[in-house]
Amino acid sequence: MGTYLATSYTIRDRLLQLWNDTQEYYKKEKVKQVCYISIEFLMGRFLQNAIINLNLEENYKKALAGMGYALEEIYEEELDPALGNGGLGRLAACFLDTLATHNYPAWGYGLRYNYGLFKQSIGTDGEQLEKTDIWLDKPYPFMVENHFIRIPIGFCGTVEDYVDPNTKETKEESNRSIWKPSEYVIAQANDILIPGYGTDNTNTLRLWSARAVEELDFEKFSFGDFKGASEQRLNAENLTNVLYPNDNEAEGKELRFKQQYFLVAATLYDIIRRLKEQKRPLEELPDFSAIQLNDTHPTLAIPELMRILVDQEMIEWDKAWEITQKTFSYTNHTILPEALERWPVKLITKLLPRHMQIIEMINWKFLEKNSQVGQNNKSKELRSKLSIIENSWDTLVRMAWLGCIGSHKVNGVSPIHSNIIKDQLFSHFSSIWPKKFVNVTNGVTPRRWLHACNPKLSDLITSTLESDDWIYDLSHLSKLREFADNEDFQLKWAAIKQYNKKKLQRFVKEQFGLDIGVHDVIYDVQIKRIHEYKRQLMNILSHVYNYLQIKKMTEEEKKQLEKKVVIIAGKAAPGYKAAKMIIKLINRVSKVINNDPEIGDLLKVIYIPNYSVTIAELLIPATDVSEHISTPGTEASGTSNMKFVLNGAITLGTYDGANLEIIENIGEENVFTFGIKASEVSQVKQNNIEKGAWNLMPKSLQGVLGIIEEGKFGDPEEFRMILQELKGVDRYILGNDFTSYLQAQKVINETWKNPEKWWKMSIIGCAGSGWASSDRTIKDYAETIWDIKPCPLPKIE
Ligand code: DL6
Repeated sequence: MGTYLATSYTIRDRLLQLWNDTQEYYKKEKVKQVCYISIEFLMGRFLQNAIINLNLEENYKKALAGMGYALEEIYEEELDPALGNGGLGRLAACFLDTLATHNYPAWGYGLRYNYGLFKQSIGTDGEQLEKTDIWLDKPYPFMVENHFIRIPIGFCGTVEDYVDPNTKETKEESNRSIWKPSEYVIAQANDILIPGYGTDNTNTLRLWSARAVEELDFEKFSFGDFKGASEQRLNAENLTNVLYPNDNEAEGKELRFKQQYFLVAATLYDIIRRLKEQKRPLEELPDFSAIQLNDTHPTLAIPELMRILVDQEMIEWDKAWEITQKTFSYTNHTILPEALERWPVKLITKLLPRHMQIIEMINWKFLEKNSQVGQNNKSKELRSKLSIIENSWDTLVRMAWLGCIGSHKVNGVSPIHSNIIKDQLFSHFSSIWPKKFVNVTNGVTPRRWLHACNPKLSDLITSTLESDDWIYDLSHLSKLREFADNEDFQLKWAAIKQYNKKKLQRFVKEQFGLDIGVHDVIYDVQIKRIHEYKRQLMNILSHVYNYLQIKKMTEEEKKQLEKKVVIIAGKAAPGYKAAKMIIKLINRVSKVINNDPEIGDLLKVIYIPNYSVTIAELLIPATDVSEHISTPGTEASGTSNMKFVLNGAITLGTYDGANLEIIENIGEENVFTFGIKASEVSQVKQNNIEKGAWNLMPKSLQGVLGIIEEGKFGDPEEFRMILQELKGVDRYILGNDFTSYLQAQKVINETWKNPEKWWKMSIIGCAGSGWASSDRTIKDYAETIWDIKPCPLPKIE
């Protein structure tokens, strides 16, 4: 730990200097910036990324070797902060890397949770176990508490009429009121400095943590009430204690709501403070900063900005609304109904009474303008579709509606997803504002997801292209296409995959005591959150089927078979019963298959616990086939599909999310596709409902379910819920896609027998991945939504 800390502090010192220069320069140039507000930032380890971005790896290696240390071993000592659940938070982290690399003036704003995403382990019965991730009990050199930035954030209290100090009159038409919160919590800034690759520009990720206004009640302390003396501190700190462990599911807890407000209130205060520092009026806010709302979690920023502008800055409502809409833009990351946040009006009124009034006013004005109040059913229906406030089991505020109405641009994250939000989810808004809805396809940073995690492949690409420009501009990878058939290049490419597989093989041996082969074995990997729509269940059921087939084979037949190691990793939200059952089933199946002497090394199934960015960095370079098999129309984009293809894995995928972009860019002949298209899903679902999914299910899958029900993998009661779902309505249409999924696996096995073809597909995949860079994504945002420009620090000669 000592060497890791010492190394890290030297890097931090350097970054502090660069960060200072960068911030001063941005101020001096008065450039427009973007502020990216996200409830999650899943950053991954920092040290290697920073050393590489600063172009210091060789120097550090040499210097440390001179003292008897290996830099690679020092990297391994770093913890991996888990301040995110998955795709949404990791995307935000990729964006920060790109923003700094391409010299964009940018700020990330998030929360510094005391406890990150839970640590997952697997119990003896194969079940998920959860433990608190107390990441802050070890020093983390890359986060600096900024003592100068402490902001009081109010909650609850009352709202009073605004009284004009001169006339002593209240004017209702001013829409102005005075909010008097009854509770305050301090937002403390903690800064992580974000270096860019090959540039001195260093940006900021500012994470807020909660502190009490009064750390210790001295009076209570003096009277011996030690517990009472710290009560305020503990209550306040509770606010940013824990990251809610849900991905694609809204968590309707009061504390979560408070976290969201805390994040946006502190952030807006900070942005406006910086604007005022430049002595610029609030009217200039949209020219000073674009603010991107990463999903609906930060949408309270819209009423908060309106409150600041109208109540505090005395700006007239319509002008304030214009400023607000010009400032914000909102990204939608999911269309799953359970993930679309809706907060009860009662809860908002209690915690943020003034904000509730503002939301009602925004809604009223919007409806007045956009829906004629008529008595006929059609106009009532339109009004209720457009309204931010929904009357269902409770009166609820639809946060996605608020995000749409209060932003000048709304984007989805892949073409199919953007079309779904425009034509279905928000169709009533897109007919009012057709130009508001745009697509910005996600991307990943090639620095972490190829150059750093797969150094040998990175070197091969650089030497082949005779330049490392691709690290900065990924479109250069297209030149690899001309080497796709080159035998010598293919051999080098395959040898690197083999090397990465050996690394993974060692890890599996150390962690699980399991021997897996590397020679002539297909590594087939599915890593992501466990969710019914992502269909890990279909994956494991297919291998139960394959297992049963192998058991029936003669020794001769077995010799013809391709060997496969199936790896699955991912966490399930602790309250998500079906997902936890899927994990248990995977582990039970794994135990049976891996211990069956008749199977030997023909098939191994491994579940890797506690999936993290660091584990992804190990798995992705070692993968031959990567699975992205969601029900069409459910995965907004996916980003690990991009990381895999970049590292030479071939996609086994459905026609969903960014898989479609992969298909378009590298050709369907280089992807193993299967299943139906999104447009066919509703018909299949309807058939399932009308005829019963069991009756439509292929015999192959019926047989697999039968074996589970016979108790082959333990008491079938433990899997009752997921089995019933499959046999009943099968919402994610596993039954319908099962046969073509098995067929795609056969095609994979056949292709594997032809190494020239295999490696050609693998190389073409990488060559066609230039579009998958987050550099392209950010350029899109910068030009079409944020209107910001790079502002590189001048080079010191
Ligand atoms: O856009 C990033 C990422 C997409 O790649 C995934 O397809 C999508 O599932 C994920 N969405 C979420 C939703 N969370 N919320 N709310 O994580 O976003």
